[in-house]
Amino acid sequence: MNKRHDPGHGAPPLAAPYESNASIAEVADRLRHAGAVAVLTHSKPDGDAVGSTMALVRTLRLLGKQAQGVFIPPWNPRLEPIVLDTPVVHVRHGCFDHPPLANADCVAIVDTGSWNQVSDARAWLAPRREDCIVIDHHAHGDADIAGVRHIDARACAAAELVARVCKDLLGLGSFTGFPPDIAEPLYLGLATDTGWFRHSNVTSGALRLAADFIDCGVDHNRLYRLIEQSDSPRRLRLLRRALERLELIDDDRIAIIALDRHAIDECQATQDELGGLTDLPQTVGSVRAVAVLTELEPGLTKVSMRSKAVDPPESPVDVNRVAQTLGGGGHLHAAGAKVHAPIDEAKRRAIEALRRGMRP
Ligand SMILES: [Mn+2]
Repeated sequence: MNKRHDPGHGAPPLAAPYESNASIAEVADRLRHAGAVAVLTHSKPDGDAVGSTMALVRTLRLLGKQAQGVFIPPWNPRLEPIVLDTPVVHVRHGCFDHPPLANADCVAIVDTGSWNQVSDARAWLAPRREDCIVIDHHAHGDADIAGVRHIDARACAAAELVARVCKDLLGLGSFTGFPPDIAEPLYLGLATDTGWFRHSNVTSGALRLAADFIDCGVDHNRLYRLIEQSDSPRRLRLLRRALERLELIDDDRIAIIALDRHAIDECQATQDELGGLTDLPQTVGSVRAVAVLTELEPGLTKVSMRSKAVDPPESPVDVNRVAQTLGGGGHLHAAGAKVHAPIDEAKRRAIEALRRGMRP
């Protein structure tokens, strides 16, 4: 054993770094030699997760394999028209002894490589580690989740990497050769993970790929309507109420929205429809940090926080650290906490914590 990496007597082995150990061609080869493949993705699957899963399942089925998509809840019914009649299993209560899953001799995990994003599947995955393949574009994950890994954090979406695998599997000369039902979910993955080609992760490669998928026959308008223009009237009523409750403080640098149970119930908004309210105030130039408070029950308040990227020498508000002072956590620009306090008290604490976080 290499001395330098010897963790020493009794010490746990060092965690392997989360990086590729297989090329696209090697991943495709592994799938080509599999019989029955389960394609798994992170819980609460989004456009990229569902798009990547559907494209890979349909490609493998074209090759005559028994392939199934596996979705861990909560499921967004808006994505149903992407799935249509492709075989999928919606896992309930972490139950994986459904026959097509029990028979799988290979598991492909797309758009994640983190145990905590597939925690329902942990007991099922752990003994299959050597038959698991990860295809992911996140910088962080757990290398011990799969024996074969293709990880490329430069890719704007997992769909970009899955597209390369599918092209290899189908032996295509170019990305314009995909059947429309494989190009469509891949396009959806690229579009949703780049905010419809607006976010900073968009690359010339992603735009070229998207153009190729349109040439395959993808209907951009149908997908845009489906994902971005299918809200319920309740959602718009909730946005109106949220804007009524919006407060801009500290020279319009901090934005706060507090929605008590009465306001939420009045709009008949579901928990799902409460998502994304943090986007609204971030459109204002002066706003540096946003907190949206929603009353889950009397005495329990959810706080969602966001901060904007800024140009140096300014430094962004680290909402991860701010949320930690409230008993939560997250990332530099997106974090949250559940505060055991009535909403007014939680709001006072969130403002105080954000003000501390704004100080250099
Ligand atoms: Mn993704």
